[in-house]
Amino acid sequence: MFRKVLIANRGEIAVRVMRSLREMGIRSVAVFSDADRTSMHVRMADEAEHIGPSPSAESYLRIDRILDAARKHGAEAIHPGYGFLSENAEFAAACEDAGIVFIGPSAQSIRAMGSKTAARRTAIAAGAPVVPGADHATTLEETREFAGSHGFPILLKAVAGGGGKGMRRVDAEGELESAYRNASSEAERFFRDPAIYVEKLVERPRHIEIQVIGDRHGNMVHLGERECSIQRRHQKVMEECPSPLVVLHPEMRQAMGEAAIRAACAAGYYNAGTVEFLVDEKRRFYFLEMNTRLQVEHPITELVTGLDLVKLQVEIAAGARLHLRQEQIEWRGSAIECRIYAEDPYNDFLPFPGKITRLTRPMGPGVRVDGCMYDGWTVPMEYDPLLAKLVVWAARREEATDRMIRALSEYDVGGIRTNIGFFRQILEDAGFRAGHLHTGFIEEFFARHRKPLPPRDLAEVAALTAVLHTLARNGSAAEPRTARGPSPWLAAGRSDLLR
Ligand code: MV4
Repeated sequence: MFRKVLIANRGEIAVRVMRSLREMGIRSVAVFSDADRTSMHVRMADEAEHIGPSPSAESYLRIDRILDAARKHGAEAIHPGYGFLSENAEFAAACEDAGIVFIGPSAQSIRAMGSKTAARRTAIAAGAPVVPGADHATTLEETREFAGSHGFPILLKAVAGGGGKGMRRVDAEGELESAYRNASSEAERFFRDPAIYVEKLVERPRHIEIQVIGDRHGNMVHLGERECSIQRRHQKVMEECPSPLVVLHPEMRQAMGEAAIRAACAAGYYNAGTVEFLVDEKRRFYFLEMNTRLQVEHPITELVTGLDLVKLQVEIAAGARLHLRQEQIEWRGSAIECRIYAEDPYNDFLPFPGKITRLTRPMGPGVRVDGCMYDGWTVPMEYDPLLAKLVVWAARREEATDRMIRALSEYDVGGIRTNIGFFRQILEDAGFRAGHLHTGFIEEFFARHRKPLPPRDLAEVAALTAVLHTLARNGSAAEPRTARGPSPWLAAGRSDLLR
């Protein structure tokens, strides 16, 4: 086993990786930019190395500086986390060339899944179902021919794809040409590759993904699905395991799991990976793409399967055999994750970095927080504003939902704006509670509910709160359905008294 591992990342995932390393008796090396001098991953590491200025292009994306840091500190392996260099085939290859183990798949597997059309060809060769579409880049004329034979609506996608960039829905012939040009120039801008291909559009799909893990000796298992349909502008907001749809149709887990393993094996995959599927309203599923890294939402799978995915990644990277057989994997209970962001729900969810002046974290039964916040820390504005992942587990979905509402009510982050208050609205939504999810859920949710609005006048709000509080105390106001705990005003007053 390794004695020392460098984490080529920051924030909550760097902290998450260090926790498993510490349990395994492995020393951790943090890397940090100027903006992260006082960040929690640096505090938590056994050793740390400064790798450059704040912009990630000059620090967390610098392969040369990260390898220098690994050599200087004698790290035998590098964990890339997610984002940054985690799906960079060049980085994986450079690690191996430097004699340092990349804790992830081979550079070849990353490449095989990086191009969305190559990924489709791999899935097709493996016998996994894909959405009708092209398996090579298509010209405008070829795209038109596809629409002619398959009909509208179609979806144009970037070959270098991901994250919905360079994606355009087209409903009629008249829109095709300008949509194609726009998609292509957006793809050029984001990926420096203008190539576009076409698929038939799947309406109101669910996004369900399968976690796989395999070793370097050809063993692979799937760890079941995660339901990730609650997302906003291609950014996941809340995820759960198991999927409420798969719970009703348990045969889907085995069918999607087998398809995921076949696709991953066809790419010669090892380490942890995720195969994404779209599921249509008739419950047919289609391979979408494969993420060749540990995902943000991996904790919900850990809570339901009882496994430590980071520990497994490290063991596999060190050459160990996977000792899990598929029949041994069990799924117990229900887990939900909320992604806590420093963003302003009252202002179109714009990032809201700043100094944290007050912090109380949820605790108690079934609660896990993977985070990187501390009281007094300034959230840097240079990076993704993910602060923490609040994850709960309970025996049943309904209990997990109530537990999440309870945990959110305990969360108190002062000094910055966060999306914490926004989750309760979703968790209390009848459609969510019934498990009726699809990728347009949040958009429709905003159409049904009013968007959250900022208090127009805080004094008015305070007066109203005082009135409501008095009414509640006199027992003339109806009790809310779920226990909400003390109001934020009352809580703030109490914590001032305790100072
Ligand atoms: C689709 C689709 C419907 N039909 N493909 C979005 C990003 C990406 N990498 C693929 N995406 C989609 N592909 C076909 N043929 C709908 C989406 C999609 C989506 C997928 C997963 C999670 C959230 C989504 C939100 C909007 C659209």
